[in-house]
Amino acid sequence: MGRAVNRRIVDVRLVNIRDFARGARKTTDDRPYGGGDGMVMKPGPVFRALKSVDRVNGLSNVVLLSPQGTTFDQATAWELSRWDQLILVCGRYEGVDERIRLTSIDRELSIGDYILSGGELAAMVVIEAISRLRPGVLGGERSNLEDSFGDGLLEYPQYTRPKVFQGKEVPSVLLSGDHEKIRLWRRKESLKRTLERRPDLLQKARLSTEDKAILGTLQEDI
Ligand code: 4HQ
Repeated sequence: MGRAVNRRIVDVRLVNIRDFARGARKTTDDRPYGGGDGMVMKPGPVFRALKSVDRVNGLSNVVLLSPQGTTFDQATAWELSRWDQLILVCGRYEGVDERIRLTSIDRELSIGDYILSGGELAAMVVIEAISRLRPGVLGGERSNLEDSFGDGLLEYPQYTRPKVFQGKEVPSVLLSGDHEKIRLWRRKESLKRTLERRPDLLQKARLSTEDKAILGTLQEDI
């Protein structure tokens, strides 16, 4: 993300909701109507904070980070990477007043089924996942398609020097110089890992005829 910011690929700005709170206390939270534990973010400060942001006409999207959102995944990252401006709303406490959702939010995203103290780390996860998809942000010339999840499969095992480490050898095929054999081995390992660890991903994965044939042999082995 730092590289992306330095190279002007993305611009990250922080708006502190508390700066839009009123009164001597500058309170951003209040007790929930109907009673119950915890506090709720007052709608006024959030609304005014949002109003203060200069909008990029028609190419701006307001996202609320919350455990009630749809799960953020690589497809969502690609989708969001096409907007010119994202306004990520991070709540604290038990969440924001429902009327913020109703008046000001385009979509609600969760980074996973666990509870954070605030949406800020979730927003940073979203920013990092999206930044690296903007053209020109990768270190090398490696395309994002080659990447993990580019085709919806888990990555094959990676090895570098030395040839033997803690008694474990690098698979001989990787030293063979036979590029077609290496490609096939890697594809099989990707499919094997996905089948073993994340069979749910195979549904959405982009599989070729060759992939389906390899999967067939893997399922025979079980
Ligand atoms: N939050 N994915 C904000 C999360 C969360 C998540 C907890 C967000 C509390 C107020 N956000 N509230 N998981 O746990 O995005």
